[in-house]
Amino acid sequence: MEPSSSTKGFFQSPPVIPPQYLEDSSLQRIISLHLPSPIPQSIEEDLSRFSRFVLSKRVLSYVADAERNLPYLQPLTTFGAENKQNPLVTSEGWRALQDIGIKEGIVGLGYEDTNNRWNSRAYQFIKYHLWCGSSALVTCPSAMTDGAASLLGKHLNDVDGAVYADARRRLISRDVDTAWTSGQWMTERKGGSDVRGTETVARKLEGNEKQESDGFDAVGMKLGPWKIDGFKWFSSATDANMTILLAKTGADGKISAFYAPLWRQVKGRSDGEMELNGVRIQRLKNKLGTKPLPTAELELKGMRGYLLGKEGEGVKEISTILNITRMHNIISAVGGWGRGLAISRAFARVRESSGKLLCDTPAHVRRLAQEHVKYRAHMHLAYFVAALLGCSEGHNPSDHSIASSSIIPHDPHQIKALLRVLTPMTKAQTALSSINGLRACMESLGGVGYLENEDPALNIARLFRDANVLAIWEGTTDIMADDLIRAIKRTGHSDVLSALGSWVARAVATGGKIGLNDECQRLKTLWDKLSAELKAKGKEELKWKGRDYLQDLDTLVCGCLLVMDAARDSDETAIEIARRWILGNDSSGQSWRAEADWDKKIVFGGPVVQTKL
Ligand code: UCC
Repeated sequence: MEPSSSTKGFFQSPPVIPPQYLEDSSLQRIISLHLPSPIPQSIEEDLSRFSRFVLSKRVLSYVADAERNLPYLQPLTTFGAENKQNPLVTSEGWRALQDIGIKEGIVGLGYEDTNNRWNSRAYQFIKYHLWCGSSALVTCPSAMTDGAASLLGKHLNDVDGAVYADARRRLISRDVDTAWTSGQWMTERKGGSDVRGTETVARKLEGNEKQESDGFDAVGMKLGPWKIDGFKWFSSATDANMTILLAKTGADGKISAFYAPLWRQVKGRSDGEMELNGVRIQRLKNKLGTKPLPTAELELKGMRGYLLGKEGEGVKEISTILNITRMHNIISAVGGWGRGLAISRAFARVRESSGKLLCDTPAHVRRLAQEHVKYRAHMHLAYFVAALLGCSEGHNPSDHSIASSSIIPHDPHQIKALLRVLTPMTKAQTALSSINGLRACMESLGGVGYLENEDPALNIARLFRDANVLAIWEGTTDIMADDLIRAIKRTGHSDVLSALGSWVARAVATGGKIGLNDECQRLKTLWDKLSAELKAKGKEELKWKGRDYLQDLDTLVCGCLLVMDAARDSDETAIEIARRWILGNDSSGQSWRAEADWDKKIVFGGPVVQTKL
């Protein structure tokens, strides 16, 4: 059948997504805030190239391949024995994307800038942002790899420091022949969010028992002295080279953390034959999204590993990883959402309805503008936390070549306190906002948005499916609410609340400069009420209302960040976005036509120039 006249043009010039580095005004704002000005040429070129590369036919064909050819198990050899050598099969696309992530420094970048010339976490996560929508979730192993590198970095002076140093060197390498990825195995059948139900046990081997099973891992390092047995119920990145896992130790069953390589040399063989290090993959999980990612149930029988830190301090140890993977979760949320909005904008530029392009249809643009305000707010939140992470790791917060030096506290204690309290809140709120936002993006494409297109470029349904995990793994929203209250009440609430209080006061004071007095008064009132409750109420009551506090803190911190960002250059669109976030959409008192003009500026960065995309 011939396309009707209203769809003919659309079929002939379908939407093409422009590289986000050039077109996403929220991302550009983040770049100008968190990277040095002028932006170093090497970073400029890298981001500009990478933003094109992630939309190239080559990369998108890997994504399509990874979605089409899902991982599977071959548990038995030809002759029916247990297949210990290569039981997991992943797609070519998945493996190619893993290699791209490694070469591009998706993990490595966070550790590379030893001269401290820029906040490497900001750079890393801006690049990560571009990568999310094209990565088919190889970002999940990257997250755990980054977390493991950070944790091992804290143990380099331990007795087994040489083993950790070698593993860490591999985790942050950009050379695919050297590089390792890591898993993070916590979840069990009886111990999901609450790891006290862990059934896996570890026992330190001594004497003959140890000698008999001693051996070497895949790169010739000695296997650790602990023997680990149990069952991990939800383990992503089954194809990793190493893992950090929790197990109970001692008569009292305290939770401890372990480092273990995934592969070991087969005993008695001199031909370099490898086998899994006491791991049997029971089955792969069938999930709503993240389908290319091999998530498995794992039986552990005689896995050999090293105890990390002290016995009984496993949760504390692994919380280093959790906080990093939560950071990755945050960027994955805004990254996927940003890609969805880029698709919505591209679609609105070419799709006609009732004789008008969608980008000229005020009601359509208004809805998009509402979504873009939420996206801008959460972009600021996400990258503020990323910048805090970089500063907590040694970046100089008072480097004046970076505009965000005016919004980040310079006192290391305040940085630490803000990072601790904002990480769980931001993880929770960016995940929920991204899921809702991607649902709205799907709707903005009508039926096309609901399709599982073979071509991943326009497949918002895929992004939506994948985003749903972000509110679940690495701790559900309720767990984040719990962690928020734990951070406020445990570390001495006066520390955290006074750090937040002085930061909010500084933000609120900048509003007058750009005529946002009412808006800042609103923020101040919200903080006064919130801080009074957090101080006065007991832990149990705060936990009961935890989700309300996540939401209030989200509104407050995003509002402060939008005001401070707008105040640095009095950009009129940035001011309008701050106003809308704080007071709502219908509060300006302007005519609807004036509001509609603002909608367009917020979405398309000004009047839409109709280009053939
Ligand atoms: O699903 C998983 C892998 C998926 C792949 C991930 C990729 C994501 C990237 C996305 C990119 C695409 S891994 C499993 C996910 N599971 C979780 O996230 C666990 C959720 N549950 C929690 O987070 C809980 O809050 C627990 C397990 C941490 C709570 O355990 P406990 O035993 O109740 O903990 P305690 O007793 O409250 O805390 C023990 C110590 C305390 O320190 P001390 O002893 O000095 O007071 C806490 O302050 O640990 C400290 N602690 C922390 N410190 C606990 N949580 C934290 C934290 N977040 N930061 C710092």
